[in-house]
Amino acid sequence: MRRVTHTAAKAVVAGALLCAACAGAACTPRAATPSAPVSVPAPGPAPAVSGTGAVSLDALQVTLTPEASGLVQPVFVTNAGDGSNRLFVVEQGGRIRVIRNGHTQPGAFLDVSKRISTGGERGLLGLAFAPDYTTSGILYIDYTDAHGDTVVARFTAGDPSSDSPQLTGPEEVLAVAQPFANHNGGCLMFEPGTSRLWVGMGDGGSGGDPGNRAQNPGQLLGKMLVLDFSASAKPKPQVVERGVRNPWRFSFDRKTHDLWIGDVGQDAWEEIDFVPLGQASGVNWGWHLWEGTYPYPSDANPSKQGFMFPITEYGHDRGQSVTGGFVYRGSENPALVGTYLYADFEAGWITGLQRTAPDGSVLARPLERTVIESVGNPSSFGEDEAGEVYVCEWGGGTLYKVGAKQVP
Ligand SMILES: [Ca+2]
Repeated sequence: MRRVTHTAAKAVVAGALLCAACAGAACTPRAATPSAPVSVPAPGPAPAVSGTGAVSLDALQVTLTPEASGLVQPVFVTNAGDGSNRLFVVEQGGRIRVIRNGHTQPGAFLDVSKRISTGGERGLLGLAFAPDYTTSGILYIDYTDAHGDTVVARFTAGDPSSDSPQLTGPEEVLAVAQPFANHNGGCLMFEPGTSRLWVGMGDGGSGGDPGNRAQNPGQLLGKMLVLDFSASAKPKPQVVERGVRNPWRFSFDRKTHDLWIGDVGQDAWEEIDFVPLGQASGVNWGWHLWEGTYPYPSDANPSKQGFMFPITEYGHDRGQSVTGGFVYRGSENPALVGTYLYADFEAGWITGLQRTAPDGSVLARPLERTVIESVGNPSSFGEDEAGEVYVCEWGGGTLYKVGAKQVP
């Protein structure tokens, strides 16, 4: 297995997928600098090791190993939960590629490139396989259609085990008009053990949420929605949370089911939101009255009452567009168990966050440390069936597998 080198993560092409502060076409993101080696030896004292194998962040050395290359603007990676151990990579331009044992399969699993608009923050943005995919062949995708509006659609694979199946679809299950080109959300995740598909919806775009959509409970924009397929094939969308700006990537901890959202910021603050699943319904994450823990606009004086604030945030001196990630629950890297990994798309770093100590107790303040200095433009994380974590590098088209070990 190869280590990442300076040349592995290419400088980004002009035009970014996500831009925190942008107002549509005014966005001029900077190009990523060439990657530094991504293995970061950790300084600090020897760790306390618990029975779980998890260690303090200070004792972690994290690495990235290329799993697949030659992908075109990958924006998501996931698995089908079907025992095949395949990885499915979403390309922004409209294709889904299959990776088996580190080999990208020829052709596409699905290709909607002719149905969508792409470029900037538009494109094929999300994918979720139904919990019963093995027998039903059902999967859902999220994309911006030819008009730039959000569509969540169902496809059904004739042979779910095929890498290039006959697909029936799309059957539209949700359509949301987008007033501006940016802030399209796009992440789809099934709540663990249920038929409830969570959909991350951005605030409709421009800058500053000019239509006050995220706080308006009557609008689907700026919300976390649920489509509950237990009783209907085309359920009415439920608004379960409000006050998000662009929840580009969110996830559920596969062990605890906690919800983690990376909500892309406006002018100054990028945030990571955390809430146990049992307390998730009804949360108001604050946008556009709050940008992270700061009033928006900065000279406003909003009440704090009724809002939930991020578990962590960082300023635009450190990055400009947060990429929410996953809590590592794999088995290959015991030192990493329980660590939440997230990134900044523009700055290119990956940070680890520990909410709990190695003994499982909740810390008064989460521990955080940058564990990878630069990997180009990390657009998304994802898990394989075993809980190993991967990261997509958008500009160079490489999928990396996350590794870690304890520093002696
Ligand atoms: Ca917020």
